[in-house]
Amino acid sequence: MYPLSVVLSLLVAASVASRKFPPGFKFGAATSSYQVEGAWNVSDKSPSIWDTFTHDNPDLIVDRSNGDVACDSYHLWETDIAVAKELGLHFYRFSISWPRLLPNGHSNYVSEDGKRYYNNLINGLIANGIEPVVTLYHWDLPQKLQDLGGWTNPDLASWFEDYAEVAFSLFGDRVKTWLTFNEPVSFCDIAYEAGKTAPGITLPGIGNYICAKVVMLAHARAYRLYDTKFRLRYRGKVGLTNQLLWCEPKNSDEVENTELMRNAMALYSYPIYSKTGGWPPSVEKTIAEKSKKEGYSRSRLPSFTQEEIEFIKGTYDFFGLNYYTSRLVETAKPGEKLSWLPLKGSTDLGLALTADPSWKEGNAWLISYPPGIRRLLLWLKQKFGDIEFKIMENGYSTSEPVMYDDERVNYYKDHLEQVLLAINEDKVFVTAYTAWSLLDNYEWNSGYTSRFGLVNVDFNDPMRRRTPRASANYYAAVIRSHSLDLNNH
Ligand code: PNW
Repeated sequence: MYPLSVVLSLLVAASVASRKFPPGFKFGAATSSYQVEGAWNVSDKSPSIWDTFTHDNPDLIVDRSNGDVACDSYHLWETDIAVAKELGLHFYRFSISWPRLLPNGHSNYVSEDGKRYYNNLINGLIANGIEPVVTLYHWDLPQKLQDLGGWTNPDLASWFEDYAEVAFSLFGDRVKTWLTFNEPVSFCDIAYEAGKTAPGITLPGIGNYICAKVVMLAHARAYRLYDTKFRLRYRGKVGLTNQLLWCEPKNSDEVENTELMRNAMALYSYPIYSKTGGWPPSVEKTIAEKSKKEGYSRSRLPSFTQEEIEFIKGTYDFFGLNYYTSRLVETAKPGEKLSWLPLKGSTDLGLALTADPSWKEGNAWLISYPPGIRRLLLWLKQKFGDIEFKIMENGYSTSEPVMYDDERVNYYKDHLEQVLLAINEDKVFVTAYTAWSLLDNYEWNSGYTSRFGLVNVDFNDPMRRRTPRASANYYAAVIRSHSLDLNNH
């Protein structure tokens, strides 16, 4: 028998160890081009669909604002790097503005100014020991390609591949982690559902599903291009990142429906990560049956050919996950209109989503349910196998620019705790965590009224002064100690 003191100290050591992140686990923070860059019309940059949309529809933006200047990161990129360094970030996730790099949308002409800007940013990050993680598409499509049909034009898959080729060629020697797409659910399902985000087109149940298919093919093309032309030379990783809500049944009758809803949320995951490939079968069947009843001669969710299924299947080096919130699933009332925005459910599935009243902390749609991230990670592992997961977004907004942002600190603390449990208890292979966002920025329809930053940005100041909040200090301490036990490092 060991003396009690030895047992106790072993127990303490074990619990401390369990609050440590695995060696090599990486922490970062994210932004996106339209949300931070500004400089919407400098040099030869052409407008993106978000430039057009916000200029034409100020009434659809809470404060009638736009991203013309935003955080002015186009000019202040060195300050952004300094802030990231102060936080101790291992990586910084940003996106490339397609119309800044390729003003024609097509790859026949590459902007020198665009090249210079992203080279400066990438080189500056690396010089400061911060790894660049780059998203190719975070919603700011060149307007010129929207004029050709945008994501409902199947040719966009090849034009995206051309754009990816330019980016891989220019930056692939230094960028080792690539995300093809950020949240297809947002720019396909949410966008075409109500036309309240760019490109402002309302084609629910049709436009979103065509978009879905084109985006899956575009992703696969870019991935396979990397495989054939760049992988040997650059040895990077390519994936995409999906926004998933965690769903739980409202009551015991809704267990099967909840699984259907989870599979629907994973619409953009199945074709890539499942063993069989293609759309989630239960969802594909439900939409096909509904389309038939409605008199369509084919399903509104376009099918894949066997060749396309094989082409898309397995096109990943990791699973990118954006998680913010969870919902309860219940059968919708007959005829109930359910748009994805704001997270109400799915008309096609006849399922409604609500937040559990016991989930107390929250802001608008962003209701905090920390166990959701752990359960989601386990579900994904069970569904798609023991693959590498990178959390590419997780974060919390406030409507006021508070500096002592305790609510945000709690959100991060509680979610990181659950990520640790997923790693240690459920043995999910999670290798990265990304806070959304490094900076307050242009929060789409909410304009500048919704603050996600670890770092406050003063939008009234022409210099857009950046000031770290309490949450920035908290996150920096987590990164420094590589642990949630901040007293033990
Ligand atoms: C993400 N939801 O969007 C985007 O990637 C960011 O650009 C954005 O600023 C951030 O989250 C905060 O909103 C989301 O419906 C869109 O749960 C929709 C949801 C979550 C995130």
